[in-house]
Amino acid sequence: MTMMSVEVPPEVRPFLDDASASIVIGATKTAAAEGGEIPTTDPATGTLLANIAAGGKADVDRAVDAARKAFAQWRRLSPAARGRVLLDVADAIDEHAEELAILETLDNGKPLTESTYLDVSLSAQIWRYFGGWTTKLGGQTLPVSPAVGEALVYTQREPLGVVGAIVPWNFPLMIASWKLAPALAAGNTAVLKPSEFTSLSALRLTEVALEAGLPAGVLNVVTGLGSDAGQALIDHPGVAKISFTGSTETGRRIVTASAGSLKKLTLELGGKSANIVFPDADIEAAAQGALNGIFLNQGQVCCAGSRLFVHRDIHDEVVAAIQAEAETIRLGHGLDEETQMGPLISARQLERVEGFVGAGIRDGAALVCGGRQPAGALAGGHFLEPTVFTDVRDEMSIATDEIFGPVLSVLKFDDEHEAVRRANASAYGLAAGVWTNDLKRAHRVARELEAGTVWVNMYNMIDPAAPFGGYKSSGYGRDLGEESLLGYTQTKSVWIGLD
Ligand code: TXE
Repeated sequence: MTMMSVEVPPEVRPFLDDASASIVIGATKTAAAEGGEIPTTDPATGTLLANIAAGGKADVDRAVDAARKAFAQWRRLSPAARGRVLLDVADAIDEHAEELAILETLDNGKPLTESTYLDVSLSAQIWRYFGGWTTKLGGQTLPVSPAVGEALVYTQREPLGVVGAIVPWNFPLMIASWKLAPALAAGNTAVLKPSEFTSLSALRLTEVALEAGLPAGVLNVVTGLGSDAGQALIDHPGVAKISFTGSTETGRRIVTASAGSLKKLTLELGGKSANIVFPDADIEAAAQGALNGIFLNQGQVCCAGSRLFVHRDIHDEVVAAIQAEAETIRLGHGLDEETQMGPLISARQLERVEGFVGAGIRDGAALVCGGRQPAGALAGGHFLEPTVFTDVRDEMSIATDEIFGPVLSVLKFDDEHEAVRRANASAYGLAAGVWTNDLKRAHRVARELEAGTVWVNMYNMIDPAAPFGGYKSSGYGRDLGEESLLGYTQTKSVWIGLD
């Protein structure tokens, strides 16, 4: 068996060699207080990329302390000056785009085109979008009617304090950006806890941001395990808000931990999003949308269109189009230009996804393609072939559980009402897709779907201006858009007696 070997590009080598000092407190990079390290590997080859610091409570204490000190000045900076810093960070991300994209691909496995045109490009846009908001975050004057005398009442939006951002491994740079940029724009300071699987791009972002003029202490990073660094952050009394994206299980733990201190929370958790193809849709576009909806980022996308509902009349045609394309998707190392799909993040994740594939087969679903690990040169990585199941019933685990891998479950339906009812019969409600050329149906179904985002004749679209988050067990609060910015503020009503 020939194993794949990939040269680490020279532009990221110095950073990787230095990664063990990966805790950033103020403007200083340091090792973990207790000295531990965690290996971070290339998921396509299993090769060690770097050892990152295994931060713990002492490191979180120092980071929160630095963030609290920086908060006093950062919140008082004029909105224009604060905005300028964020715009400079956005420009710096663009200037370092190539390097950041390589790091993201090495660490996460996704194809370089995805890291470049999605993760890094969108991260810069997010910092720029929120940089523009600092000068627009105003309050209101309110028409009050006091029982006695007269009063002028106005509101102002104030920052919360120190925000703890805990992010996952599927879009490390982008999700860090969509939590940090609005938090900082509103005048908060932050402690970031990246995933132990993918800390590299967030660390490089922090260095780049400091070089671009972000004042020391405004953004601190503590790498480490969720159970150590993450838990210390959610337990810390000096943290005003936790903004989290990750598993539902960890989300629940955060809710419990916040009960004592009543920390504010934004939680973006799992999903099992329905993508519905009506018989009046453009079939080719719908098949493409279904493929993009499930195979982007190897299916490790919280809003992945993992339940594909297809009308009975067009079912076979849609499945044939999806199968034909899925079987040609080229798996490989993300730095290889020919690669269309990379590996899963870890052996554990691959095992979990394979467990679902096995359950689907045992439950009687029909495996149309994929379901296996590729042999040959790819055997050293956590690869899984693009997988499609048909004849899926609503109660099967491949139709109810978040798989977080390249596994599509196709379900047949007969009418619109039934499709909506079954799409909504999920504990989750993160996103949904609708494919139709009937204008009335598009709006009607979009209105009825219980999901934080509905895409019509498109899928997996994200924009800094559009709020993103879940209904039901997919969480609460929103990332992105004005709404996320407001989530990093608290409102003060000021009463001025005029008599
Ligand atoms: O998630 P975790 P995992 C889902 C997906 C995946 C499953 C498990 O189905 O298969 O979750 O992934 C930090 N206190 N999603 O185990 O653990 C952790 O270090 C504080 C969906 O990797 O939730 C990381 O930084 N923090 C999802 C972050 O939480 C803790 C994205 C997310 O990891 C912690 C990722 C603790 N006690 C996984 N324990 C999505 N919706 O996008 C862990 N963490």
